[in-house]
Amino acid sequence: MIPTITAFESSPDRGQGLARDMRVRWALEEVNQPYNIRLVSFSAMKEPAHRALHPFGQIPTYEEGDLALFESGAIVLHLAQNHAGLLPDDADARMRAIMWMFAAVNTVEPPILDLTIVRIVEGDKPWAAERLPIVMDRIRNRLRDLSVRLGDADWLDGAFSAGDLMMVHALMRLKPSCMLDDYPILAAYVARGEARPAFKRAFAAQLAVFTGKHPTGG
Ligand code: GTB
Repeated sequence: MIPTITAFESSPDRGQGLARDMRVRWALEEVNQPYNIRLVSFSAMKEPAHRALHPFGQIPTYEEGDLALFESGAIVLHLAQNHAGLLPDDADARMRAIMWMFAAVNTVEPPILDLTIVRIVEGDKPWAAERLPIVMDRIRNRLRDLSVRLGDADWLDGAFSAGDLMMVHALMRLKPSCMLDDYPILAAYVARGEARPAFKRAFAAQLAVFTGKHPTGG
């Protein structure tokens, strides 16, 4: 059964791979699972048909037979649990990789999202200029601690895992701000993720949507 995922019909990041369908595409490529894409507009995302799949009216979603999922982390975990390549066999190491997935979405990503909110969504508020350095400090705290933990290792816990996939993608969101430049260990970590053939295939596929070279709606 070939799964179908949803992605922005018109990506606001202009194909930089920052929207969360990218991490699902990357996981699918890592496990060599072919997939279909259904592109959805911002208005269609809020329609009942899409909300039946995603109660919050967002992308990505994942459909495979009777299974329908939303939340990129849950989708990546589903793929990692059902295919070889994204989680270690050893039970403890497997759980640690899942722990890093949670760390990515629950500890590292939230202040990174706040940066977009304070700069773009709430950029015109009178308090935005005051809030910006506070948010940046929170991000720097996370980056410093993550950098110390990664040290000279290639990946967070042994071999590349779904934990690294989620973490690298969360960090990618910082690229437009150049904040990673002050953390060469993390910049190199993100670059290692982006150098993976599966990442490159996923990136090209999402870019093709933006450049109009996407073959069909899937
Ligand atoms: N927790 C959910 C998950 O991980 O799947 C979050 C899903 C989510 O935020 N989806 C966003 C969405 O559908 C797209 S990824 N937004 C539309 C809406 O809420 O109406 C977030 C995103 C959007 C844009 C950029 N960008 O332009 O750079 C990057 C990331």
